[in-house]
Amino acid sequence: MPLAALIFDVDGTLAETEEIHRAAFANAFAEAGLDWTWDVDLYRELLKVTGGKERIRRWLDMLGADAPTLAEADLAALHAAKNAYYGAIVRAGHCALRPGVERLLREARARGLRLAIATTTSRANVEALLPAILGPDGASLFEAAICGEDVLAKKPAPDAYHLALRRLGLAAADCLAFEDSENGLAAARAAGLRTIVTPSLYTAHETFDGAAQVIDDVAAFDLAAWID
Ligand code: XBP
Ligand code: MG
Repeated sequence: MPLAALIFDVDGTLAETEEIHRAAFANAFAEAGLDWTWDVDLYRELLKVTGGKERIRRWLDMLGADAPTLAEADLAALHAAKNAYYGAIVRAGHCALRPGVERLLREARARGLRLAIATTTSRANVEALLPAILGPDGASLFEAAICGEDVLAKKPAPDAYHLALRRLGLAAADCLAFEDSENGLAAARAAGLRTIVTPSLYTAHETFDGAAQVIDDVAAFDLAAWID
């Protein structure tokens, strides 16, 4: 089947961002006077819930009776503070692309393929990350970027992929998705997309049944074999 476009997840797929998200959550919690510590094991558990705001809600559920009362506006402010920290950290240059990503993006464009993003993270985070990891033309490589705010249901729901396909004006069969997590794979597959999985720091233990390929990173991905 000929390929017309590649659609990329962001967190864990383009770059290992989750330790930056975790540090940003820690900064926001400390600033708000909240004595919460999300260590690596707890964060791995919490990552089953996609979306930072949804993740904080899940944590409040876990705290049960010990949870402070947090109005919806407080939750939104806490999440906005976390994303401000995230943006500052990536703009300071503390994030790099995963191996092979830049080569694949530029090779795909050179071969006439179109690129899009389907992510659950906030648009501000994508706008901070792309120039930081890809340089000034980073964002313009992608024709469409579907972010957390753009959909009603985040991954594993297929909404972000459905919207990306609609923006591209393409059918699922014309595209290939790149993901790093079970949630992302489920979202892409539910939209009918063949999916390449590159497990990341926080998803290496997951299972990826139904993936078209599972590879360490896209440095091992042979684009020519998919389009020729
Ligand atoms: C990643 C996420 C994101 C980030 C946080 O999932 O779940 O929510 O952790 O971003 P995926 P926000 O890689 O499947 O998109 O705090 O902006 O929601
Ligand atoms: Mg991901």
